[in-house]
Amino acid sequence: MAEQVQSVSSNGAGADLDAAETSEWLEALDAVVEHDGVERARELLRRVVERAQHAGTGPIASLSTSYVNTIPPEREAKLPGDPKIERRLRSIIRWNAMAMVVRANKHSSELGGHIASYQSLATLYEVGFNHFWHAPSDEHGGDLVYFQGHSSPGNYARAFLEGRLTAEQLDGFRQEVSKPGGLSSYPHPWLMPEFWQFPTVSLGIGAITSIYQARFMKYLQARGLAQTEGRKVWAFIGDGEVDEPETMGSIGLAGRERLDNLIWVVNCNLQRLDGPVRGNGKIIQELESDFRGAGWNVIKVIWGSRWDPLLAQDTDGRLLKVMEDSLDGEYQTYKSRDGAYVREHFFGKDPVLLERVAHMSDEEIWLLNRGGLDQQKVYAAYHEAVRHRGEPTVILAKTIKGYGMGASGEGQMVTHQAKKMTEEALLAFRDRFELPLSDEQVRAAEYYRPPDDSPEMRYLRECRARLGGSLPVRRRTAEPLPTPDLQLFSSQLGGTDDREISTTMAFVRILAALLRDKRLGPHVVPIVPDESRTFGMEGLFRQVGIYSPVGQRYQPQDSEQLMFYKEDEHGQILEEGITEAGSISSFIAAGTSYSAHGVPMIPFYIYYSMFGYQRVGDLVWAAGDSRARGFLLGGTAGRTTLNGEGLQHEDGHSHVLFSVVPNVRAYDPTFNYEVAVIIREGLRRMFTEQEDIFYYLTLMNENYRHPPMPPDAEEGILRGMYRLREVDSPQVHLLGSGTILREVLAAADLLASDWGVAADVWSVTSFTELRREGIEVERWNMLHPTAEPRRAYVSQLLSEAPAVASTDYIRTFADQIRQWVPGRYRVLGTDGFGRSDYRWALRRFFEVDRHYVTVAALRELAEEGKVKPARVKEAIDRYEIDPEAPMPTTV
Ligand SMILES: Cc1ncc(C[n+]2csc(CCOP(=O)(O)OP(=O)(O)O)c2C)c(N)n1
Ligand SMILES: [Mg+2]
Repeated sequence: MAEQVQSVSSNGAGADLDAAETSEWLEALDAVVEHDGVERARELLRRVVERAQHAGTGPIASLSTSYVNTIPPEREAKLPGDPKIERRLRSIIRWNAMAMVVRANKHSSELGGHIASYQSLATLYEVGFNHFWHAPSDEHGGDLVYFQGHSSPGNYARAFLEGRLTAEQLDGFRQEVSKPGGLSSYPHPWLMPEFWQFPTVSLGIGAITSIYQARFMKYLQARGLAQTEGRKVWAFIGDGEVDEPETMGSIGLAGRERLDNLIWVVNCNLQRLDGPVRGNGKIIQELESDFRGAGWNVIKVIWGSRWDPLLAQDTDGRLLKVMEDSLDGEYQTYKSRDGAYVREHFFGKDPVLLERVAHMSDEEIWLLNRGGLDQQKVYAAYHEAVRHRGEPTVILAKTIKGYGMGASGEGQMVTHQAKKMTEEALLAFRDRFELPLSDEQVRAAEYYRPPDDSPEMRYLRECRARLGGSLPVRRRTAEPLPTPDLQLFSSQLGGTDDREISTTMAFVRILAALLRDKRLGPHVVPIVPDESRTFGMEGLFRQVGIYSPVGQRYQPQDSEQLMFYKEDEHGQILEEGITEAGSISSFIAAGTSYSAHGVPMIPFYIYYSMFGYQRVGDLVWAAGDSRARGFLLGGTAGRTTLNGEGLQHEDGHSHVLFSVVPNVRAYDPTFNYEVAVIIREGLRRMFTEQEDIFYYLTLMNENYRHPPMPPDAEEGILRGMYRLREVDSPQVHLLGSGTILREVLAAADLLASDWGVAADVWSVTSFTELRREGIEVERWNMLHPTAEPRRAYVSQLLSEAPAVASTDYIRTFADQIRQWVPGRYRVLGTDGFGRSDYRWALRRFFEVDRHYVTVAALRELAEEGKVKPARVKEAIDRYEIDPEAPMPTTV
């Protein structure tokens, strides 16, 4: 085995053709390094590689370096303070973090929790807490740390030592309902709004949102809205988590925009849930080239200090070669065994190495530590990362999953889900980390907190005092913004006469008016994923500029035109390019700016509605958890309104998807004044009253005339429904939303002219809001059986006459209000895959047009015996409807 290994060059390129020539080149290089230093060597190599590439060699230099620490021992910044006390503190926190999970699962494993991940992370967190992470204070705006979601016990255990949480609260881990002050499973600002800042546990979400947070901080600084310089964004990411497209998908943006306020720490414990991350390869090497290729500063922290002497002796590269040849699957196994195993299976790969470690005991070999678990190595990496300029930094730290758990988990395949520890493992944990606990206390998994005046506690307090206080900590409000007068949008209120416009155009004008407003304008953040022209927003490019950290270094092709493509260092628009995930991450950064930066920002993120929720639903959920405030605008919405784009584009369900997010207020307006009223109310509730909600509005691209706003319509628009057309004693109520409301209006005309039926018409701006209110009323009535029952808003508005609703969404959307409609209720909708044709053809195909609404209304009347069935048949014939046509969902 060893011989075979030696004949292969260390980069795996194959046998050497001319060994003498190779050593000549290498000796020449050694001489340059020795006499002129590494900088000169680097320059020479750069020139040589350049020349070779001109000669046609193709790419040569690998983006990854040897499998050793990036920072050599002689360049390491030394850990200040008291390393021994830090180790003791860390050991205590490790213990408490483990104990809270063990205690929560003592009676049953129903509650769950994770031990192994935090045990691999503890050093990486604690060095940050003791030396680097600033809390917000008068001197510092505060660093923003995205903690790894399922390592939350580590955060709670530290907060316990700091006196922020009580033992009772730790015992309430994952019991937020039954125990007052109970702790949420993972970081959830919704559940612990003064503690957690960033939801991270849906893997990949912390990663992408941290990038856009760092970017947004540069944007705030460039626009002069906040002083964010000197503040850092830190994100902790699992090595398994890097497989999520959200994790790696935007690292190019961070490199391109030189986000040197961003530091990622990838905890390379080599395992995910089921098994090794890259059993047959090396995750650290793979990530190094990915990140370096994307323009990041990469710091590898692989080996702990105890390896330093062995590496210093390794002048022939034999140790390095074995290190490089060993696979992650093997490294995991080594740490699940013992020193003798490591001697035999790692050092034993090369007999010369076996000799070299012959003087070491198995115990000493076992203690050879990994970089990410060595506070000195971690300190040196962080020290360099915070000083690095011009690039984001990623620290690739090698650790051990389940470190310290011994037979109950260390390096074991099943460690991720371990929530219990055997008694022996608990005792061994106590011994290994030298905790002053009796056997009894260990068996009971008692929490431990040293006396307040102990050196440990004093040290802990001093470190945090120096850094401004405790972390994480979340601010709930900021200075409120004034609510604009509705008249700011006066151009949308008085009707358009003969002019035909779309609600998208109405929105763009509303946005333009807001941007011009002196007080609110600077707070507005337009966000677009490469669809500005689709929505007719390109005028804004010139007006407020597209944010670019480097301005515009080229002359744009359309520079001669009035509204040219303008990139600007102080630009206001976030033109994200084609990334819905990135755009919503910007929405979250802007929408939580009131909390993270104390500066309320008003994001308007407009996108193709089909690609919005559908692509990034998990991030929308995270926006809700984050208590983000702002407006999401689903443009070109409606299954028959975006008519030529077909199956993948036509949205008939985004409203149903948004109805599941508890703090979203979703509307499907038809007319420009409805859009204006809803946006103004959103501004009031979110930015003046500071409610933690956000808005979803669908906007359409169909042009039509808009009537003036009816008097007294505002309340109904906001509550979800108002009467648009009144008739004396309506025999039928017709309900509609979005563009299909216009078909409903036409149906009312047909019912009157062709069938002598009187129908009033209701604009339902939000079936979802109506349902929300109905549910609340119903619940109140159930719980107050002896009180006078309340009536849902829908029940108050409609009589017992039958009602018919038609929308451009699947039936589930309008069906939401069924139980509060006093009479019969028939719902039409666009269930099925979309397809392309003229709007009228699609509306007929999906059976939501004026003729179908008319037939549906007649049918309801027939059910009540008020119209003869033959009249319904007559209508079907008159409107040339084929009663045998298949359901649109099946074709
Ligand atoms: C999107 C998503 N998918 C799956 C999970 C379930 N899950 C939680 S942790 C985990 C393994 C994580 O491995 P890694 O990222 O390496 O973190 P480690 O615990 O090893 O530090 C999985 C699959 C999740 N939380 N989110
Ligand atoms: Mg892992």
